[in-house]
Amino acid sequence: MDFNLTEEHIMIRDAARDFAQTELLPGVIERDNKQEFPKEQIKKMGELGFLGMMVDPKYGGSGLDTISYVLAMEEISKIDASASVVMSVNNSLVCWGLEHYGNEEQKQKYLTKLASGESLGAFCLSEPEAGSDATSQKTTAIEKDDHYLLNGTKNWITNGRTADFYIVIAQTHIDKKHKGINAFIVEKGWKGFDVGPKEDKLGIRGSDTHSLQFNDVKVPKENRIGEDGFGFKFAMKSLAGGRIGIASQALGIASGAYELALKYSKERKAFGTEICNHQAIAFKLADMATQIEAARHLCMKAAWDKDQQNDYTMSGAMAKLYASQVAMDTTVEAVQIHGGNGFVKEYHVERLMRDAKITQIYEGTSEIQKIVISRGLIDK
Ligand code: COS
Repeated sequence: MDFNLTEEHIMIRDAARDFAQTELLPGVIERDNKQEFPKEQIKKMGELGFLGMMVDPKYGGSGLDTISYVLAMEEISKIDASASVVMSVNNSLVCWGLEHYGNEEQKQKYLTKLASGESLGAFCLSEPEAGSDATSQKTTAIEKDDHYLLNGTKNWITNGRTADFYIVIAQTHIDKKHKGINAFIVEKGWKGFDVGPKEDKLGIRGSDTHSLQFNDVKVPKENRIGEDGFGFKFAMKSLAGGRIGIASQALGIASGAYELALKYSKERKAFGTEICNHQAIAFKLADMATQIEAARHLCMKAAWDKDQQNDYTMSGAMAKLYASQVAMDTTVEAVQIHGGNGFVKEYHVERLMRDAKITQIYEGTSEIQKIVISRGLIDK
């Protein structure tokens, strides 16, 4: 067992850290206030290779491993979780699925643009009545001649307006239940495809979350991903890796808040000394650092499993379950350590606390992660 990072890993982590400090930190509070998508910053992230990190360079990606992805996700999330969710969705839910299950034409046409950052992707599974219960898809894609007719509504879609290409999960053979579900690549601007208003959210307010409507959208048959009926498995497999991305996002939110709290506690004085010298604060810092380290190990273990081609469904779910709880607990304590200043936007920790909550909800709630983990344990 070797806990050392390679030189390449350190280089990637430092590049992501520099980018976050120089490009994301300025304006992060304003973007959160205005719910403004970090458009220019995401463009630069694409140019630097952060949007297709694990994709083979022959399809426009950076050809890196999942450990590198976790390291970069942590650094970006420390500063701007609205930018890191865009990165996570594009890498794990869009590029990964296309690279592993798309055919050569789909890869040439879509993946090369998505991995290089020229285009942005969205993953559309959730519906008004199908969030955790993902098999209950009401969106239909019915076969007609050389195409499918897509009808339905998708909810809470990250990159909802900004994406160029959307992976849409829909029911084709209603009688076959989850075995009749398919995944399709849908392009922005196709007739009958409308984007609803932007959601006004508690956290990750810079990210672009919308509902989508499909009214008789003609999807060419060649845009179905994989064999007929593969859509539900495709979604589950994509989410298994997506959860490593969100676990690293949670880790970054937690470590970002902890670093701010540590710094503040060494500067702020009360009762004649820096507040870190009071045991009440020092013990909070000790708990935060310990939990963050444990969350980091779980994220790294899941990433390592994926890189070794081990099954990572359970380790990814464990990483997300634990890291998202640590993100919540740590950010609440970071606000507490900052006292009155913690409640004020310019100190950043209140935003991180609001951003933390979604990591316990999206890409499978904490309760869903417990279903995945317990089934994994029992089925072993
Ligand atoms: N990898 C591959 N296949 C998987 C899988 C995985 N990780 N998880 C489930 N499957 C397969 C099962 O093997 C089963 O296939 P067969 O019928 O061929 O055996 C099929 O998918 C259905 O699985 P299951 O019977 O376990 O479905 P359930 O309805 O019980 O639901 C959970 C399983 C709860 C795990 C699933 O619905 C889930 O993950 N829900 C949360 C979805 C989510 O994350 N939503 C957020 C939206 S994205 S922001």
